[in-house]
Amino acid sequence: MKSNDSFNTVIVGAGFAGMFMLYRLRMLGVSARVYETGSDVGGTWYWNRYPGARCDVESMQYSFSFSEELEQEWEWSEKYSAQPEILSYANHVADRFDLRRDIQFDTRVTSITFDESHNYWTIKTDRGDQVSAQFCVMAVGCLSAANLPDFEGLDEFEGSIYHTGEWPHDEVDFSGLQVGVIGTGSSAIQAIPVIAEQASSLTVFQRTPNYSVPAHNQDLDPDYVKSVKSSYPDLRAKARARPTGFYFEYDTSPALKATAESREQQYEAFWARGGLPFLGAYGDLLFNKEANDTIAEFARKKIRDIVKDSETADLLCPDNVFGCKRLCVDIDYFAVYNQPHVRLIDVSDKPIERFTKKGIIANDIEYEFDSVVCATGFAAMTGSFDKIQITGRDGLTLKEKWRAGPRTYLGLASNGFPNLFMITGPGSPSVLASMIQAIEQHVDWIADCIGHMKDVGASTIEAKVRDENDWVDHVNEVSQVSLRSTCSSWYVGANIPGRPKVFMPYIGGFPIYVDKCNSIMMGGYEGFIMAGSEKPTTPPQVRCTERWHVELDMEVISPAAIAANRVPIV
Ligand code: N01
Repeated sequence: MKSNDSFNTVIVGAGFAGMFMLYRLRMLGVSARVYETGSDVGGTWYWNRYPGARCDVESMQYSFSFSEELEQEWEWSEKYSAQPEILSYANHVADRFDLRRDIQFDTRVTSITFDESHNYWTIKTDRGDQVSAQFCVMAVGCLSAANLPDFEGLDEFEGSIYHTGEWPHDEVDFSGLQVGVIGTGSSAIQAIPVIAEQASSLTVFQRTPNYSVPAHNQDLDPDYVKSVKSSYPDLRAKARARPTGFYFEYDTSPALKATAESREQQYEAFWARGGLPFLGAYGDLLFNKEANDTIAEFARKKIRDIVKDSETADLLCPDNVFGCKRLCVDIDYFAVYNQPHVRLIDVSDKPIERFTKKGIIANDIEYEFDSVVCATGFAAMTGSFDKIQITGRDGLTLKEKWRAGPRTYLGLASNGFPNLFMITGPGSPSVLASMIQAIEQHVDWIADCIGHMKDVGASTIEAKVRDENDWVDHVNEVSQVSLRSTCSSWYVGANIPGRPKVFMPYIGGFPIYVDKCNSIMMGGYEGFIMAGSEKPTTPPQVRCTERWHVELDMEVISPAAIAANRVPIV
């Protein structure tokens, strides 16, 4: 399909972010077109179909909150939903709100160029479309650009190669096959136990061991579901007041003040609950290395308890800061190494040498495979932006501007790129919050902004350089408070050679961030230049953002609490 249409807004991506943005823009009565590379909605959950893929935030919270009817009618079956169920949910949302008629699938946006003389964006696609729009919203996802390392000899391999983040849509059957898996991050840790059930042999290449906490996944108890549904607004409000944007019980007292015995009991109790909330056992775990050592040692002991072969157990034990890399949540991961057909190959000292026709050479040994699964992660946070030629004022490309690391105001906009918004962009809580909540908050803010500009006839909005610089400095400064900034992770772009090392998400906590966004909006979009307005003094009308007026739990997120290192951020 070719077109020369013009829209109020073009949205790039039809995951949860793009779908909800479209819904909100329709409410405003403005025209919008969504372009999506995939053949259907779902984003991350459309692409990540690898065996074992599931969510690590509880289903009752990993869902949209904007529609009470949607909340009430959708039934989650498990505590942590598996990918097929989340994708069904995305499809249900698309059907229920009739979203597909404004989404063009199988279409990759290739370039987005700002026309300074007319103040509009020209959007081109790989299908030959060229359309214009006053606004562009980048709903491209934080973990959507797959990273396939440049392994020598990859093309020579005669077996099948898969990447977890670009999994085929037809069923992949590993029955009776010799399978290799590269990587031991969240994707691998979920996939390995499931692949091991089918494969005749499974060889895992590990560069860095990872901490992982059992999910203790289970079918949802209908009474629990009923009780959540009867008070959903309360749960959502409590979630929004948490640094993570999702609710769980945690203890803000310092680990180092507890006796060794009571710490052990506390860790056992949180381990028994499982999942990411394990990090909520104490308030100082991500701020004080000595405190962190106690939880790290507990987790290593658990690995040694589970894995029978002591050499393998040693290899699986990380020695870095617990929770510094994104914590993994698993179902029977470590126990898989007790199975005779599963082996672990350490490639920490000497990288994988090359692929051959038959397999992989590592540590001077050739391992033969029918299939290799690369669970090698993503060019996080900025990778999906890099794939599109985005050119703003004075011919400056976003890639060039972000050469030394992303620069945004609030993770929503970037100077030099007027009327271009980002949903969960770098510099916002994004991946450190519950993603759907973070998405909803951004979409509501952007919708209110576009609505206000329509009300006052403004032509452009652009982040001011000074405020953007201040925000970038603040994002960096806050990250230094946390132990999270101390290791090589995808949070800092360190998983891919050559990328700048900058802590990309905003770690100051979801409620503080939301409060900041609200006050900027209510102050008439402070830190932005809004041009062309016919009624510059008109106060912004709050249409969508109303529901984000969070009650700040100052005991947890006040500067005093932060100074006392008592903010469990997951
Ligand atoms: O990617 P990763 P992921 N040779 O970057 C290794 C979310 N997610 O797809 O650690 C050998 O974490 C690399 O080694 P190292 C979640 O936020 C969520 O697993 O860089 N190995 C690492 O072990 C998660 O954090 C869920 O030394 C190489 C692995 O590949 C994020 O997505 C599920 C290598 C990559 O791990 C990314 O997770 C899945 C090389 N050349 C994902 N290059 C949920 O549960 C890379 N590696 C919701």
